[in-house]
This record gives sequence, C-alpha cells and structure tokens, in this order.
Amino acid sequence: MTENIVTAPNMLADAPPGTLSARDFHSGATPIWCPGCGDYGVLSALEDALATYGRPPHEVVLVSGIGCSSRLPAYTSCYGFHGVHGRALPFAAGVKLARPDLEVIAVGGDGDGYSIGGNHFIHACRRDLDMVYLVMDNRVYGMTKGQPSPTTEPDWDSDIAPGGIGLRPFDPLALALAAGATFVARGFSAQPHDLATVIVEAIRWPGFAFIEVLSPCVAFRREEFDWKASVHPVKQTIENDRAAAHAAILADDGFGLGVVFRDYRRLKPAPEPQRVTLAEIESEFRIGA
Ligand SMILES: Cc1ncc(C[n+]2csc(CCOP(=O)(O)OP(=O)(O)O)c2C)c(N)n1
Ligand code: SF4
Repeated sequence: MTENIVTAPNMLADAPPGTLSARDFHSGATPIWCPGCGDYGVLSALEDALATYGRPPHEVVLVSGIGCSSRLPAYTSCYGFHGVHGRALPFAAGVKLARPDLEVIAVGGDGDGYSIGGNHFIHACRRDLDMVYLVMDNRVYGMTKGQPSPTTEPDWDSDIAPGGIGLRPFDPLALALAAGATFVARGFSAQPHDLATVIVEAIRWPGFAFIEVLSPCVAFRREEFDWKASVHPVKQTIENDRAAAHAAILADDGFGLGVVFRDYRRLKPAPEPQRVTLAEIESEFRIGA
C-alpha cells in the first residue's frame, strides 16, 4: 500500500536565516474582504513581520474567532485555526501549552475579542503566556452588517442603531494594562511597515503581547478613512511604570501609534518546552489507580 504523506506547501524548515520572504507566507487563497478593507494592510504587515522574524510557516500557528478579520489565518501558509466567535484566546492558550515550541498568534476583530471574548481577553493579559494577540479594530461588527461594538463611539449613527447606542466605549489599551498585560501597542493598517516592526517586537516579547490595530471598515464606516489624518506616533514608550502608562493612555486621543508599554518586572523565565503523551495525561486523571 502506498503511504499517503501530506506535506504543507511551505515546508521551509531548512531555509537559512534571512531567506524567507512575505510570499512564503501566502496561502494562495484570495481574500474575500471588501476592496480597501484595512485588514489587507494587516495581513501584509503580518507576512512581512513573519518573514523578518524568520521562522518557517509550519512553525507558526494563527488562531482566530469569527468575523471578517478572523478570516486572516486562511490567507497565510501557517497552520491556522478559524474557531468560534470570541474564543480565539483560550484556544491559542491551549496550543501554546501543548506546543510551547510553536509561535502562536491570535487574531480577530473588536466584536470578537472585546465583546463576546472580553473575559478571555482580560485573563489572557493576566496569564501572560508567550503569544501575540492582534486585534483589527474597526469599531464595528463588519461581518454581521454593522452593529456597534465595545469600541464604537456612543453617538455613531447607523441604520442598525439610529442616533447611536449611547454607551461609553472602552479603551482596549487601558483595559489590557489594568488586566496586567506586559506589552501593549497600537498600530494602523495603512502603515504596514511600522506595524510589521511592532509585530516583530511583539513576537520576540517573552509573554503576552497585545497589539490593537486600527483597521478601517470601508463598507460600514467610510469615515474611518480619515484616521490617516489623525494618527501620530506615541510620545514615548513607558517601561515598568504601570501608573505612568495609564496616565499616558488616558491622555492620548486614541490615535497614538507604537509600543505604549513594556513591563520587564513581572516576566517569569519562559518554561522549558515539555512534551507529554496522551497516556501520561490520562494517568493523571485515573481514579483509584
Ligand atoms: C456566539 C456567536 N455570536 C454571534 C455570532 C455572529 N457573528 C459573527 S461575526 C460577528 C461580528 C464580528 O465582528 P468583529 O469581531 O468586529 O469582526 P469584523 O467582521 O468587523 O472584522 C458576529 C456577531 C456568532 N458567529 N457566534
Ligand atoms: S465588511 Fe468591513 S471589515 Fe468586513 S471585509 Fe468589508 S470592509 Fe472589511
């Protein structure tokens, strides 16, 4: 009988350092995002960052929830899991715990990550596992036709919420900081080069690295094109002083780009990778043995 061996299209395990390019991270599937969607810029920045970082696609796992932005893993040649709405982070944590040798990057939208996934977001910040969380924030639920999300302005007027929902949005960076995140940054999809630089730093960070990416939805929020005129670099990256970082985030207009905060103080040394068999796990749960 012939052995049926399945190989990934980009098995570049032996690629010498510095020889990967963004193309090596394309899956060949054509994105079905609307023309002009900010998520194209995020995909391009992520592929550039992965090429710069230099680990081959089969050593990287992208995990997402549900939404337009959560389609992203399918457009790369990395391993991917397109999961359940709001549950990217617990799944990503499971992958990281089972396979600490892999790079794990969770991606998704503001509806996915801050609404139904909000509780997971808080605890992922606290848990500080070594992975990246990249949220493409367009301040709307794009896939389900424009409902307001936790980052939508209270007076944003739409067919679904005439006159606005009148609820205060929260600032994801402030929330991450309050929940104990050790690496907090903001990027912009229309500045993919700078975003790629931040993503590389986040991948190298030995804990939970959170990047909020402003990524306009051209279908439901065309006014977000104006973000180009609003963004600016953050005044400085604050290190270790959480109170100062809070003050800086609150003083910012929400358009400051770059790494906002790094906390070196609370990082534990990365655990040695451990592989256990299913039989070993089962033996832990055997009753009366
Ligand atoms: C449990 C559950 N609730 C609701 C939905 C419907 N749903 C699918 S995508 C989505 C919104 C996605 O919005 P966001 O995460 O902001 O991503 P975007 O489409 O804007 O990129 C919703 C509510 C679902 N699939 N599962
Ligand atoms: S609906 Fe919005 S978020 Fe979804 S693909 Fe179109 S522009 Fe992008």
